Amino acid sequence: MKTALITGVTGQDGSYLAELLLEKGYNVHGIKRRASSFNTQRIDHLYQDQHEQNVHFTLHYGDLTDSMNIIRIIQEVQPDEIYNLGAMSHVKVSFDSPEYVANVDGIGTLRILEAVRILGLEKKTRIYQASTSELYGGLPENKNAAGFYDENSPFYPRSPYGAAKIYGFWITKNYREAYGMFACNGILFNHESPRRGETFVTRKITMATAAIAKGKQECLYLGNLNALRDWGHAKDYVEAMWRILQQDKPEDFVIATGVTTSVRDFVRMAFNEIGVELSFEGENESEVAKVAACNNPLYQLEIGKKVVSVDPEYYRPTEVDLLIGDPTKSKTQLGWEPKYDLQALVKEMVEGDLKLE
Ligand code: NDP
Ligand code: GDR
Repeated sequence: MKTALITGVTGQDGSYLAELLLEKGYNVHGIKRRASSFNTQRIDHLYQDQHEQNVHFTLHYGDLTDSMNIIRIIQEVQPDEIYNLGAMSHVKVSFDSPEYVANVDGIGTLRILEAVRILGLEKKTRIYQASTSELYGGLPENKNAAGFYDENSPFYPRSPYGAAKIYGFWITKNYREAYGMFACNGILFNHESPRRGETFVTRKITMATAAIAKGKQECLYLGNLNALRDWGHAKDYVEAMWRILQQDKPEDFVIATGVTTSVRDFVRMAFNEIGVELSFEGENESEVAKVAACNNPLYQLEIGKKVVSVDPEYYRPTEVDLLIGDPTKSKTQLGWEPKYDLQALVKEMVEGDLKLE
């Protein structure tokens, strides 16, 4: 039976990955941060009382800014695999807390790698680093000939988050080359789910769609509607993380769907799920979306009602305009194939938020 340690286990990906590894028969350990109230909603269904027999899921208090804590937990757990998913993961917020993000997302990765080395576990412990499509920065000239970002495309991060994650990427690669460690980067494009944090754009849209349908919210305020993202489902993406660590050789992989969609079209798709067609009017800061047709007897929204407005407050100082990934290597080498398309993802998210409402 293998043992895995997940940092960021309370987050979207951590919760799906913990489920997947438990299903595969792993002993799963997770690091959670102490907070003034419980922050374990995403993993409460996995909780096991430590007094029971055959406990396979264990939580440890910890923080990626605390080297001693990281060393102690790794020493205690002696993991076969570490998935370093812990991060301050919000790009816009990273402009407000750049030093903290550098410490957690950048140096935090070093703390994991160095702890494994200090403890002499280089040959035993495989490490997955949660790298990101934010490394590319969306520069058009850096796409490959076919128009995608792949494992060989140059990086140009456009936020303190991206800059911190680029350190995480390179230090992971460096420890692999310098010390022969099985340390890999998954360069994951955006992935979402009903468990997505409420302030990321997809979840913000699906929550607002549900609340507007039920008459509990008037209008949804968003930033850049023109941004294009390659959105997949988190469940599919945690499967890829696991596959990356089961290879014979440590390597880096892009995980993406190869399809890109604008924020505006995501809004359109979410409202379609409640039978509402939208018409978009205006440009940039004056852009709004109004109800053009309403075909669902359950949710009677007034034709012409303004349901989306642009608020420049949500613009970023520097924006990543377009992301689209090339998953060829992961498909051929990992045998990875996403099960969800965007339509199915939007449907699941809107249905989830309608239930919560
Ligand atoms: P979430 O924001 O949902 O989860 C982040 C996790 O990190 C949470 O468990 C959080 O704990 C934890 N965390 C935050 N700060 C610290 C800290 N100082 N010490 C220890 N843990 C900390 O992110 P996702 O699940 O969406 O993403 C997982 C990882 O993948 C992240 O590293 C993210 O940057 C990266 N990534 C995500 C993509 C996506 O589209 N989702 C795409 C590419 C990369 P708490 O619950 O207490 O806040
Ligand atoms: P992103 O995700 O920055 O790509 O990072 P996010 O959902 O925050 O933004 C996607 C795009 O939508 C635009 N946008 C808005 N974004 C938010 N959050 N709120 C809004 O109101 C809004 N309006 C428009 C943004 O400008 C952006 O262009 C995510 C995170 O999960 C990272 O951790 C991960 O590394 C990358 O995906 C890949």
